[in-house]
Amino acid sequence: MEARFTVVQRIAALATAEAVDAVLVAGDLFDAQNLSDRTLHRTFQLMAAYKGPWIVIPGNHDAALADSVWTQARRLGAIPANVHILLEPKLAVFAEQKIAILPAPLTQRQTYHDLTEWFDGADTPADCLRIGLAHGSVSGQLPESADAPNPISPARAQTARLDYLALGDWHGLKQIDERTWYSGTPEQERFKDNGAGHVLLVEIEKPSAPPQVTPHLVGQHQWIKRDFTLAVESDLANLFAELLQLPDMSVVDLTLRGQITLLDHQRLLQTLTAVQARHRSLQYQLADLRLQPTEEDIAALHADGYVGDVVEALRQRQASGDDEQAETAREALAILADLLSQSAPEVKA
Ligand SMILES: [Mn+2]
Repeated sequence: MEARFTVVQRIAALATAEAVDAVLVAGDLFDAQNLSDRTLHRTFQLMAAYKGPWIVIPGNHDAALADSVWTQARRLGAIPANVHILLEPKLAVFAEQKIAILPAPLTQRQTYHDLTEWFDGADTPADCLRIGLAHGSVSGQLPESADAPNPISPARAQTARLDYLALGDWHGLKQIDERTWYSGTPEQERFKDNGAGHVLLVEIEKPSAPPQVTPHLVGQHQWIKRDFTLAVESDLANLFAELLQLPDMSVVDLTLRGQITLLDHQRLLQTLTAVQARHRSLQYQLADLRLQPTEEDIAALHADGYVGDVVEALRQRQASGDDEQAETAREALAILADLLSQSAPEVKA
């Protein structure tokens, strides 16, 4: 939640540094209707750091209902003069910037007709860029968009002769055509490898010129899910190298499979602890990683007396011709070695 605020700060800083004409927010600035006054104040205060216009439409999560997060913000006097909330599907001309915005705000959570239809017949000043702003699913272009509510025609930019169509709702970064993009959510919050965490810098020289679109990473936390199988010795070194390359402050979910020696298992845990400290979160699952003690591992356990006899018996059974017996013995040995290593700190390499 904190990162969702600080990303607004970074967007304002980037917009200022790039001296952009405007920042467009294509819906779901807020993800709920009943937010604290503090949350509203804080969001708009952070937005105020960029002096140019913010042009915002409501999405499905912050739809312009009769009583909404927008009426609440207005009551609070929280909305700065440079933040323009377009609550109605009416042309908004920003003469100084020479941009004409055609907005398709959601006034309810779900609609089943295309709210961008009116763009096609709308007149805009000839010297202004003609820009659509909408929130929903481009029909047939997104996974599971077949019967999705809030449909948007995939041909809208063309039929409405738009210079650019800025879309929201899809959390990933996605280009639909030359003039139509989803920027995705600026702060990633799911394990989905779809390019979330960016804003798009859109440069259009003049009306009808092709847009230059450059994604800028503004998200603080990347969400990274990895599945590794350790089979041969070099796999562990490769895993460590890959872990060290992950961007700092990521949210990491790691699953390890395969087999590992006792000594390497201890190196692995040490490394994971160190890597964990560099990230917002690192979770790992080792349930499918089988401990496979080597001769050296077992010697290092210094098992003597009865336990030493058991270790020796299991090793002999492991070397027996019977596959099933050998497998059982190997697993028993791994469990025993693990228990012994936990109670013998001097084994740690
Ligand atoms: Mn949405």
